[in-house]
Amino acid sequence: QEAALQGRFQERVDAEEKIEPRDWMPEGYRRTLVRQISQHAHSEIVGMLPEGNWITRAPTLRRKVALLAKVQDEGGHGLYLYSAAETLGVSRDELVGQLLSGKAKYSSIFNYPTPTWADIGAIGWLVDGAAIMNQVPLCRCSYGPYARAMVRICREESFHQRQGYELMLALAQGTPEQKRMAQDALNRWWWPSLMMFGPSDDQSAHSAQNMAWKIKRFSNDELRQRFVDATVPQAEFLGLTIPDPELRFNAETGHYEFGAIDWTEFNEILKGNGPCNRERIEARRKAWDDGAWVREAAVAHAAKRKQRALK
Ligand code: FAQ
Repeated sequence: QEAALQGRFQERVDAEEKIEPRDWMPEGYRRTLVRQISQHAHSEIVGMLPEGNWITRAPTLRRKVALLAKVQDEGGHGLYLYSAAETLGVSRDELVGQLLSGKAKYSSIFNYPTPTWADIGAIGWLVDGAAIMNQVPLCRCSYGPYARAMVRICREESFHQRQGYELMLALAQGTPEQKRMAQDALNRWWWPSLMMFGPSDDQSAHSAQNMAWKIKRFSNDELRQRFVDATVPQAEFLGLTIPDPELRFNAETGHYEFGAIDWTEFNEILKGNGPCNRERIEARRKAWDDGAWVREAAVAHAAKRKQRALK
């Protein structure tokens, strides 16, 4: 019976039918989706911190409004994604607990510091750029609630990316000091952005199964290559230099070749030893603790309303 259900499930996936919360699904499919969607949600929420650091110090009112809106969008994406994960039978409390205990991962990229205003431009341009490259194919993911959430999220990410690129352009065309700041931010964010796509294909534990289940549509290395191909000309337009002496265009393949990624750095971050890992979790723990009274009040309010409705 289980084998028949598995077969029917794979047929539906192969036929590009969406899988919905009440449909039968293999336990492994459910597990990997909870893992990926919750990691994605955690990334959005933790991802508010590096940029949030600059909201009070944005150089103009216009920049402050844009940054505030962007960080707010990220909070919205996180909540949206937690809801998508909840459709798989896991509670938000449980997911937040996994983040705060260090059991659940979130994107490596959010463990780097944002010491200058140019970092806000680099995050929008590179981090949101990489996020879009990875997330547009997720709009066609086989799991309905995740795919539908990604449509709206990608539209907003696209605005975030433009906001970042425009900020970089303003700096790159500014004073020599501003241009130096932009170059310095590119130097610090380039390699971590490439790591966002995950381990190389031969090291990626989940890729083969996730591709068969049509959760992933392209491999980590394929998406990384697309990102490099799209981003190098953008850096040239800014008049900035990608910090990779081995970067070169291969006219035969039509792709840029690039140097080796430092996977030791990536693995250390995943183990919790990046520059800001502890600070990020500490900030989330404090926010959770500080918000305890809001959760208690909401529960008490809901109970009162329920009682009133019964009368
Ligand atoms: N960081 O076998 P694979 C954003 C883990 S964008 C940390 O290749 P998979 C927007 C992976 O989870 C960022 N961990 O795994 C924003 C697995 O660990 P596990 C979030 C990583 O799932 C912008 C192990 O390594 N985007 O937030 C990373 O097939 C600006 C083996 O890897 C998403 O989450 C990493 N970079 O492929 C917000 C997109 N890479 O669970 C604020 C959805 C890999 O076995 C500001 N996720 N790992 O312990 C995905 O597309 C996939 O999960 C991948 C990884 C591609 C990230």
